[in-house]
Amino acid sequence: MNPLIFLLTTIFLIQLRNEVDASVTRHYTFNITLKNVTRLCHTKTIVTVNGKFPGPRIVAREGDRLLVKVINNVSNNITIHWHGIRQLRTGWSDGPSYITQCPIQTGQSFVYNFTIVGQRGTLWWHAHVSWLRATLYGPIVILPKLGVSYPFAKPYKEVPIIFGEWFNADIEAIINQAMQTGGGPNVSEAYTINGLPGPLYNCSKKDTYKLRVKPGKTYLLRIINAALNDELFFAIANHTFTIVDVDAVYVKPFKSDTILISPGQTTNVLLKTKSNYPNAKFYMMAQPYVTGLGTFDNSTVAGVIEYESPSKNFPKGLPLFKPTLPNLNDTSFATNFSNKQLSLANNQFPANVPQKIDKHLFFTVGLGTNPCDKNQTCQGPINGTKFSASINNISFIQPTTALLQAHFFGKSAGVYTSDFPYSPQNWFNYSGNPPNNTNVGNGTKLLVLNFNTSVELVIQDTSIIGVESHPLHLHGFNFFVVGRGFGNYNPSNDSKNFNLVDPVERNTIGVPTGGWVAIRFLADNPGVWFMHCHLEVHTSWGLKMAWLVLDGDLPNQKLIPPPADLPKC
Ligand SMILES: *[C@@H]1O[C@H](CO)[C@@H](O)[C@H](O)[C@H]1NC(C)=O
Ligand SMILES: *[C@@H]1O[C@H](CO)[C@@H](O)[C@H](O)[C@H]1NC(C)=O
Ligand SMILES: *[C@@H]1O[C@H](CO)[C@@H](O)[C@H](O)[C@H]1NC(C)=O
Ligand SMILES: *[C@@H]1O[C@H](CO)[C@@H](O)[C@H](O)[C@H]1NC(C)=O
Ligand SMILES: *[C@@H]1O[C@H](CO)[C@@H](O)[C@H](O)[C@H]1NC(C)=O
Ligand SMILES: *[C@@H]1O[C@H](CO)[C@@H](O)[C@H](O)[C@H]1NC(C)=O
Ligand SMILES: *[C@@H]1O[C@H](CO)[C@@H](O)[C@H](O)[C@H]1NC(C)=O
Ligand SMILES: *[C@@H]1O[C@H](CO)[C@@H](O)[C@H](O)[C@H]1NC(C)=O
Ligand SMILES: *[C@@H]1O[C@H](CO)[C@@H](O)[C@H](O)[C@H]1NC(C)=O
Ligand SMILES: *[C@@H]1O[C@H](CO)[C@@H](O)[C@H](O)[C@H]1NC(C)=O
Ligand SMILES: *[C@@H]1O[C@H](CO)[C@@H](O)[C@H](O)[C@H]1NC(C)=O
Ligand SMILES: *[C@@H]1O[C@H](CO)[C@@H](O)[C@H](O)[C@H]1NC(C)=O
Ligand SMILES: [Cu+2]
Repeated sequence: MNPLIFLLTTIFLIQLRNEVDASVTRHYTFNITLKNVTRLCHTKTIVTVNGKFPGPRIVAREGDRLLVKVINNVSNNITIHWHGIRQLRTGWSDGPSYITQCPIQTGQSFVYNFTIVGQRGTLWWHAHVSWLRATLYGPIVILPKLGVSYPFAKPYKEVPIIFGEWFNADIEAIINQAMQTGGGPNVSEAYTINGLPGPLYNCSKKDTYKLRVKPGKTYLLRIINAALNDELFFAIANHTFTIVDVDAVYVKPFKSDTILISPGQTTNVLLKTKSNYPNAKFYMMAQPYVTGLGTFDNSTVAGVIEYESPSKNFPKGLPLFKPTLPNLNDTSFATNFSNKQLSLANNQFPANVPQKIDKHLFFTVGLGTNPCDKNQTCQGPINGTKFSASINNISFIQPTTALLQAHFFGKSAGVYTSDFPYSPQNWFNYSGNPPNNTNVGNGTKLLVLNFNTSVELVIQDTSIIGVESHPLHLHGFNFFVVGRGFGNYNPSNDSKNFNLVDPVERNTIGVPTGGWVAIRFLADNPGVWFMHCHLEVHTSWGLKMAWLVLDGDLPNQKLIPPPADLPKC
């Protein structure tokens, strides 16, 4: 063989091997412990991972295996969810309590064991039991495979920006009280950027997130909304974002001064800094997008962008510019911003939108009421009621044993039923005047799908207790957002306009307030998969359900057996 050809072939094969075989196993230990943390001059004891708030960053490449040993050293029950990770055949490691696992109890540990397949960008991890995710959360940075580049110029630096909510009171006390009264929970005192509320709150100036940048560079901001109950607008004064990736899927790059990000979502943006040192500093700010009734935290979190001066003696007293954020209720911004998001859909990163649909499903989502229990004080929206929320009029009742085990071991009797309806039992004008009867039903019902069923699901917001934007999150899958609109979905007209070419692919989508969204996905992942509103209060009120995707015929189409250390109830 010609030596040159031999050399080139060898180099090619080595590169190929790098792409295919370079994946590694990465080990992390999450020791769940208490920590005293002070914000807004309030010190409180919070549940943390390894004493850190926000929690530690997980960094991996596409293709890597993660082994995360979670040791519970607190009195609460704990589970951790790897939000957006597909968990192909490894549903045992998905994490929602009583759906895929019983919680890790005090003194116990569990090793989450999964690989990252076909995803690159930013995801995040958070507790998935009660409201503990208020303090138990952190970024998952997924780099491309070794030897594979981004579909955009390599950024100078990558920076996670994670939004949260700070409550002065104990978080578990807040949700327990709300469930007891049947009313809305107390709202947060502040939003946070990387755990810090920033200078616009009382007694908080020293807790300000500062990003020091160099001029003329491109930064990749990996933005995550870990807030409990609020969608957020985010902008940086005098700077523009280029959005390149959402929920660990590349999108066609587009520019925007402001982004909207729902709880559960991630957005990667490129931030090009000014080419010369500006004689100014710039606020980055976030405040909520609010569509529902009732009280909410309407405050604003700020951080600062500072240009590093060459001498490192950054001049004091520079002017500080603030961005202009949309109004708290700016639904037209929300609509325009959503419409700009499209899959990259090229040869390297195709959009595999299901074209032929096996199952057409229609789910209504929204708030409703239920009569109070005797132990409640009935502070719901109508006298004598408690808040309740439902999908197809079924408010999900959390079982006391995990659904996935019940399924796997053939012990579903008394735990769940397999009769989740394909559409609401009773039609009404979903987005029109509220019906007289606002009560909702309940149950622990699963919707069963055969392996590889292609599904189209239209999610319709209801006006029973006021319309509201609901960020719906599906575990175990990404879906394509093929259509959206306001009012009631009209199957014959609206489906004609679906985008089946390059719709955005993601795991969490805001159902438009008083409107609908249509998604498509292929049920190629056997297991029990949770779907719920990512506004935590709506989840607590029952806006959740679960899918059961059966095994396929081939050995690689089956759920793996449960790990030996899987916690028991
Ligand atoms: C977890 O952290 C606590 C508190 O720092 C410590 O006492 C305990 O030994 C740690 N456990 C492990 C297994 O590292
Ligand atoms: C938090 O502070 C309280 C009161 O000072 C103290 O009793 C407790 O041990 C501290 N907890 C931790 C985890 O440091
Ligand atoms: C935490 O770990 C320490 C050291 O192993 C142990 O002494 C303590 O009892 C544990 N606390 C809890 C609440 O599990
Ligand atoms: C993780 O899962 C893989 C695939 O099921 C298995 O081969 C491996 O032994 C597991 N590792 C641990 C530490 O449990
Ligand atoms: C109220 O009592 C019912 C059963 O009587 C129980 O299921 C429920 O958890 C209780 N609610 C609260 C908030 O304690
Ligand atoms: C920032 O924007 C404001 C108004 O939008 C403008 O007045 C100011 O000159 C800009 N400053 C810099 C340094 O770009
Ligand atoms: C924000 O909430 C406070 C207190 O609830 C209220 O006084 C204020 O008017 C609200 N601001 C806006 C812009 O809605
Ligand atoms: C949005 O809020 C503004 C100011 O608070 C108010 O004037 C306007 O009517 C609201 N718009 C909608 C659609 O609710
Ligand atoms: C609820 O009850 C209170 C006190 O009984 C009464 O003042 C109020 O008007 C009632 N509200 C509604 C909406 O019926
Ligand atoms: C709802 O209540 C209104 C007023 O009480 C009544 O006029 C209407 O007929 C009721 N609608 C239905 C569908 O029962
Ligand atoms: C579920 O529905 C039944 C029948 O309507 C009702 O008695 C029960 O209180 C409901 N349970 C919950 C938790 O809402
Ligand atoms: C923790 O989980 C176990 C198993 O499901 C359950 O029996 C127990 O009541 C839970 N404890 C708390 C404090 O929720
Ligand atoms: Cu919701």
